Amino acid sequence: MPEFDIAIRGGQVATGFGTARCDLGIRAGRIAALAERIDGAAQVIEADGLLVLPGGVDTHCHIEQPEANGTVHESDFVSASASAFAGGTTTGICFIPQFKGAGILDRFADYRARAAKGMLDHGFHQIIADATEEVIEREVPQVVAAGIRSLKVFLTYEPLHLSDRDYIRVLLAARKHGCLVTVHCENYEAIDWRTRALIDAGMTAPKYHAWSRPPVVEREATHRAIALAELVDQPIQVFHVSCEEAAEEIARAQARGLKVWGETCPQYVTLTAADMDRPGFEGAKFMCSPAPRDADEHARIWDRIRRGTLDVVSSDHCGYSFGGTLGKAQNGRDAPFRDIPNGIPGLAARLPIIFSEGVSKGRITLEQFVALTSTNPARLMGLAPRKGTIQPGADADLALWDPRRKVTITNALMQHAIDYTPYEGLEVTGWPVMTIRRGEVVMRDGKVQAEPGSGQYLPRGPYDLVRPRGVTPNGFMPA
Ligand code: DUC
Ligand code: ZN
Ligand code: ZN
Repeated sequence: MPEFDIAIRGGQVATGFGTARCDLGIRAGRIAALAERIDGAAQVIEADGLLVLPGGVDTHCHIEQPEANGTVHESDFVSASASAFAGGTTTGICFIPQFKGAGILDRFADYRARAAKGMLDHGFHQIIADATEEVIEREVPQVVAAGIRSLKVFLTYEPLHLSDRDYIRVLLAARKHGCLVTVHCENYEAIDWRTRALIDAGMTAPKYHAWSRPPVVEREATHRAIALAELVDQPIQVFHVSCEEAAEEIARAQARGLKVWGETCPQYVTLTAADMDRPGFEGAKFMCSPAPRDADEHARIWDRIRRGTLDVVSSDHCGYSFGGTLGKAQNGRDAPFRDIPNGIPGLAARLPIIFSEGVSKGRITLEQFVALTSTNPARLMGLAPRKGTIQPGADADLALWDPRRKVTITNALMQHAIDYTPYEGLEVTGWPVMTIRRGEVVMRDGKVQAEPGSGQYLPRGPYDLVRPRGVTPNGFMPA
């Protein structure tokens, strides 16, 4: 009987810590050995000229997410898993919703069942949109016991946004139960005021989405989110940082030793507000929040990535189609920007864009790329070392990557059930040729093959990174 199920031979194996030309042995779905030469495998995969990377870990994706109005996002777990595999990603963390006036436990069961139908290994963030005593005291402990270690809050969006008081309640619950808090940082009142004023003035086209939420509203909410987290001594991750003003707030907090991390997304280094000014309804294809900025801001985001202020790149994948009844046009093609759903699809495009714009263009090293897209998100979410790295004992989740392959992104290549990609026509250098999930080849040369229902739930337990620092003003911490 061969010692290994699979040997991957002759590739350049890259982790967040370094690279080595070596063979890799897989047994029972896990990395079993790294060595100069591995023989004795049932199957050999030749990787000459390829990079062997840990499978991508996308810790911010909205998949098959129920909405308050009773609809469900168009990209379901099967199509989203296929899209993730097409782009070299093997693990996703998605969002269990909560709606005002309701609890979280029913949603947990429902959403877990949805996710179980897909092929992606997955964990969940729990959204808290109504921080009632019942939810905080009785239900949060139950979802934590079921493997959730991150609570997500919104400081904007109707009907999701929390008051400062409720945000503090969530921070305290997270502190008590050993969770990370992830925060959408934009100021609800400021955006609401500007949105009404723009619409009253007849400025309703998609491009005014960016006008309704300029960097200052992101900076203000980022500052407040960090300040209140400092008050409570609770670690947070600021989601989808789009601009230097917000990144500066994070850098200042990090310099003071706070446990504050920053995430950004491919859209904030590729798309611009001008994309939302395309003719007719086209601009809706690029509408997400925070809004895309401009090329100067892209350069500043890259700078913050290089300096480590932003250490995770997620997709913020959101499955709204362009023309479908549940998509961007759900309220008609003349709808004011306020009534066009926010969010863009990006599961498959994430790794190729960041590799191409980052590594191929010399902005970041290969090790930084792996850290940003796999190792750091896995660590921050308590999935390491099972996910996000290549080492003995880790799951054999791999992306075999051709660093020289030039590809023009098309919607067909995204392999999602969405009728467009905001990255149509973008030329990238570097592309995944094979994706392996727990030792199973799930994508080869663009062909995805995986059994629906084969994705595993990844319950998360306590982990050190989110332990509070033990520093509070005056040393006083109310019970
Ligand atoms: N912004 C979010 O906060 N969530 C989903 C999509 C988006 O653009
Ligand atoms: Zn968000
Ligand atoms: Zn999001």
